[in-house]
This record gives sequence, structure tokens and C-alpha cells, in this order.
Amino acid sequence: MRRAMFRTALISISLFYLLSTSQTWAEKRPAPPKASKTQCCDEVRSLKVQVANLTSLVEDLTKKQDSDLMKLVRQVMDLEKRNQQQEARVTEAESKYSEIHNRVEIMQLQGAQSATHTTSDAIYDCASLYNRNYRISGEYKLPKDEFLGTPELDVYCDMEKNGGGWTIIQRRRVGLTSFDRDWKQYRNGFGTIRGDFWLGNEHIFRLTRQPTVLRIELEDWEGAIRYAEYGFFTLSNELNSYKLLIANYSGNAGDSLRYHNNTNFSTKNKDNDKCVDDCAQLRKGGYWYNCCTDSNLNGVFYRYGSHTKSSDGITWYGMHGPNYSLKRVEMKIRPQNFTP
Ligand SMILES: [Ca+2]
Repeated sequence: MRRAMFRTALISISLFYLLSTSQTWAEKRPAPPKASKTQCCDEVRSLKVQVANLTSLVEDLTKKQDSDLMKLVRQVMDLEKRNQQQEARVTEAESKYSEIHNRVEIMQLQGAQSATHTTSDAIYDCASLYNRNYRISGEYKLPKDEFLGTPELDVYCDMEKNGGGWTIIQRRRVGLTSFDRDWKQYRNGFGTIRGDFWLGNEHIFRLTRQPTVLRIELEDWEGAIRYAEYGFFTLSNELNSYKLLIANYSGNAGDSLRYHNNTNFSTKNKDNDKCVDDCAQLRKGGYWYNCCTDSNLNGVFYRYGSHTKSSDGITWYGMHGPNYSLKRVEMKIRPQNFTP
């Protein structure tokens, strides 16, 4: 639109210029004999030709302008794209840097920890780390603490979901680690902290000596994600077979741990369940068996969910029946008094 107006204006100006110059020229000429009809027509014809030439010139210019504009737009787009790529690289570098920085600080903390003498200063769990402004989820090393009498411990902290400050105590998502282990292995922990693992009953017992919340996140093979949270969770010590005590359920996965409340931990070599059967052997994992399951998060990892032949999968009756094995499980804990 603007270009068309511009073109019209240009033609008008050119015409005006041509007309005025021819007029000036006519005025300057010594008084000519009155122009004949032929001369007049010739001039008009010549003007018409000039106008046509100018129009074509304007058209050429417009075309060139168009192509220049397109080139410019393409260049701008290209620059924008490069800029975006650059920004993405910077973001990536920043996140890597902050992760490295985080680890360095943890190591420094470990050094400083030996001088710590009060419980409030102690690095006790992921919540203590969160309160010291560690806000990136990942692997951390909890330092040994003479005062608390706690050993060094590798943990995975969830610092982002549901307010952060969570210490993961169990995870199933890869499916290559067997959970059919003996008492000692369940006591000390097994697996890899970044993959599938059991943190260890002794560590869980120690971490739940303060009032603790347990959150269980579950996902099935159809992509449904649910959770069960217990506002109170603790284990008794080894002498009392790491007995489970839970209360205050909330969530949308169903309360499938309640059936196991107040029961001892059993493994394939230690039958502490409330059943004639040996639940840990039948269900192929260590757990707080009643007789035997409403849930068993340490069962066999079956791919693609339904398995009709047995009921020893990763089960949670609130989501699926006994012949279904879940795709992903995570159990995490945090002190009750934690405020994000
Ligand atoms: Ca039994």
C-alpha cells in the first residue's frame, strides 16, 4: 500500500518536474512561432514515453527494494536463530557450572563439618542441604558427623519437586537391579544412587529418628502418575527388625501401605512376616510384609505392566491389582518441620 502510494507520488513529482522544466525552457526560448498541432502532439508523445520510462524505472526500483528487503529479513531471521543457539549454549554452560560449583561447595562443607558441634549446624539429610541453599537435584555426599555418630553417605536429593529437601530412599525405574536381596544387603543398602537402589534400612532408621514425612511416587505403564504421602513415617532399629510405623495418609494412589503398618521387615533369609507363608521368598523382595501384600515396591521389575503368571511384581493395589508391575517408583523422605 505504502509502496503504491510512493510510486504514485514519484510519478507525479516526475511529471511535474518534466512539465515545469519544459515550461521554463519554453519561457526562455525567444518567442517561438505558435506551436503547430503536430509539434504539440510530438511533445505529448515524448512526455508519454518519458513517463513510461520512469514508470518502468520505478517498477525496477521497487523490485530491487523487494528483493533487498527479503534478503534483510532472511539475514535478521538467521541472526535471531544464531542468537537463540548461543543463548541455549550459555544456559547449558551456566547449569553445568552451577552443578560443579555445588559439588565443590559440598566438598568444602565436608572439610568444615569436622568443626561442627551442634545438631542445628549438622548436614543431616537433603533438607539440611536445602536449607543451606543447595537447590539442584542430584547426588550429594552427606559428611560423616562425629557429633551425631553418622557415617559418610551418598544420597540423591530431590531439591525441586514438591518443595524440595527430599532424600530419596528407594527408586525403581531402570529395572536392571535385582531387589531379591538378603537381610544384610537391605540393612546397608544396594544399587546405584543415580539409578535403582535401596538406601539401606540402617540409614532410613537413622534419618527417621526425627519426625519424618514419607512420599511415594508411582507411575504405571499407561503413563498415570500418582502419589501416596504419609505425614508420619519411622522405622524401629535393627533389634526390632526395622518395624514400619506410618500414619496420616494423603494422596491419590490409595493407602496401600496401611496393611503393612506395624510389621517387621522381612528378606529372603529372614522371615519376619505375619504369615504362614514366607512372603519375601514368594514376592521376591525385602519388604514390611503382613500376609503377604497390598503393596510391594521391592518386587520384580516386569516390563509393560500386566503379568498374569505371578504376583511378585512391583505392586500397589491402590493403582492396579496383584498381577501388575509398576513402571516407576520413588520413595522419598523429609523432616516434618521442613519449610521450603
Ligand atoms: Ca512367614
